[in-house]
Amino acid sequence: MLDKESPVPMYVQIEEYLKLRMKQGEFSVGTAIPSERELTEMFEVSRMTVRQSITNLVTEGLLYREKGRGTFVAAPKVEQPLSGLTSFTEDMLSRGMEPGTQLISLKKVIAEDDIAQALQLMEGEQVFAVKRIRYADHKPMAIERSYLPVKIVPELDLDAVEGSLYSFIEHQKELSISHALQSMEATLVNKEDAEFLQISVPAAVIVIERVSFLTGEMPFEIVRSTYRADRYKFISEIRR
Ligand code: 16G
Repeated sequence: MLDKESPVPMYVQIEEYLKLRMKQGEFSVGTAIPSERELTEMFEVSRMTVRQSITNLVTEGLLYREKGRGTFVAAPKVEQPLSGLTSFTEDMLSRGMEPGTQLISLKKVIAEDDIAQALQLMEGEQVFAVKRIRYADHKPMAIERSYLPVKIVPELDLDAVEGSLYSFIEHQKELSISHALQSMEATLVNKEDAEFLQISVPAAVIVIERVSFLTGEMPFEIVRSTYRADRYKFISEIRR
């Protein structure tokens, strides 16, 4: 099955083979792929070669390992458009997934300099600092660290932060969310976030920082969202 004369390394050929079987639906989401031993025998290569192929596919997010159980086919990544100002809850519901939130902390604090500057606050003004893990179909997808000025949202109850913050702002507070500025960068996950996201280090994450405004140019949140890179793919349409 493998072309031993080919300049394409064996482990790459094995990856291609496994990808093809996944694409053709022979290995469907959640099913185990053959064991390392079976693949070693099937391809007549060393165990190290097989392990290299599997590790690469795990890193790409196509497969995942479970200790003592084997290697399984991962669900396709969530494709997140970068064009609209949507909430996590809206994003998940629009894909037919169940959004979930675990509140890690909710505090009223004096805004630090960089937060105050982004939110156009004076020195000493207060913000709500909210840390949440966001889930889709009970799987952790992202961690969000949000800061909201207390003068705009004077009370933030548990219902608001354990559900949709945007829905609370628009429907309970009757404020009008208008636009946002965001940046995106890749980084390696730190230990704390790896635990929240249930991934083992080293792993890549995508960090999006967003400052969102109400109609009238008033910033109402700054959020740092850390997404699992194996679960997310960001899509944008560009025109010439
Ligand atoms: C998204 C936003 C975040 C916002 C949250 C509200 C990005 C990068 N972040 O995750 O800024 O606070 O949605 O979601 O898209 P919620 O209404 O479900 O609480």
